[in-house]
Amino acid sequence: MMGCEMNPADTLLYLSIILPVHNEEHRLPVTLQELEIFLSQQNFSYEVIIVENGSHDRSYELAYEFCKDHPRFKVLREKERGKGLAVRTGMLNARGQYRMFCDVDFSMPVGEILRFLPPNNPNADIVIGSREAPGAVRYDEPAYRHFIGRIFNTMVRFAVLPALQDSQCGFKLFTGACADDVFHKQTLTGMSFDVEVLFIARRSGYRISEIPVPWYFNPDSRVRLLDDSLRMAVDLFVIRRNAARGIYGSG
Ligand SMILES: Nc1nc2c(ncn2[C@@H]2O[C@H](COP(=O)(O)OP(=O)(O)O)[C@@H](O)[C@H]2O)c(=O)[nH]1
Ligand SMILES: [Mg+2]
Repeated sequence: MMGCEMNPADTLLYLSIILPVHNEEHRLPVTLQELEIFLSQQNFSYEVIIVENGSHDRSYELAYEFCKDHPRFKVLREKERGKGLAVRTGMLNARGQYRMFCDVDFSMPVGEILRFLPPNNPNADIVIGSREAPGAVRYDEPAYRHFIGRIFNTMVRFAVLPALQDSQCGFKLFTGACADDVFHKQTLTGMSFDVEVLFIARRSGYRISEIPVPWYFNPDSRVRLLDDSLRMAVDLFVIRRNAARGIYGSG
């Protein structure tokens, strides 16, 4: 943004929302409705990109039907499973000046999206929702889930991202230029893609703001606790190895 006198409606496309979708036939229709109502009340232009992959249910068909009646919404599809793959596809196909990915369950209330956008967080290239920053509240999360999350975060901080308190919250906003740059360099396609993308961003000198969000635990999860946790731990070493091999460029 070039200053507060600029009217977001003047720009070509202000905000892109990317929704990664895997077996979401129950939650998706409600979320699309809510998102449409919220976005249509704003004074800026927007697009919503739904990226479905690997579902065994009617997620894609439901998304397709919704998009037919809502021209600002579109749906893309990838063959392989993986949240990281879906988010990358969405980010690189988006045209917004700001691009944000959001979990379909909207465990953070949809209205919070505005807190990620200017004039908040001046100077940030990336704004990430955090369940650990001062002021954040976690509702209904079982202690064991929080505990597993904190173990992972300790590993993340130790291995790749010092001082970052929550890399895994499903709500993150990037400026368009930053998204084009970092998502091109992303290699991981699973659940730990956030860590890699933030690692690449930091190395490249982008500024990351962590903002506290109210977050409601949803027991209906696509995360396979054991499989995905192990994979995510291994991925931290993959990131370090990639960095050592120069795969993310110098920096
Ligand atoms: N496209 C795509 N999205 C996925 C995949 N796995 C998870 N997601 C999406 O990632 C988001 C977060 O998943 P969720 O089950 O809420 O994770 P949790 O909150 O960590 O338990 C949801 O929008 C899921 O549909 C995947 O393989 N492909
Ligand atoms: Mg969730």
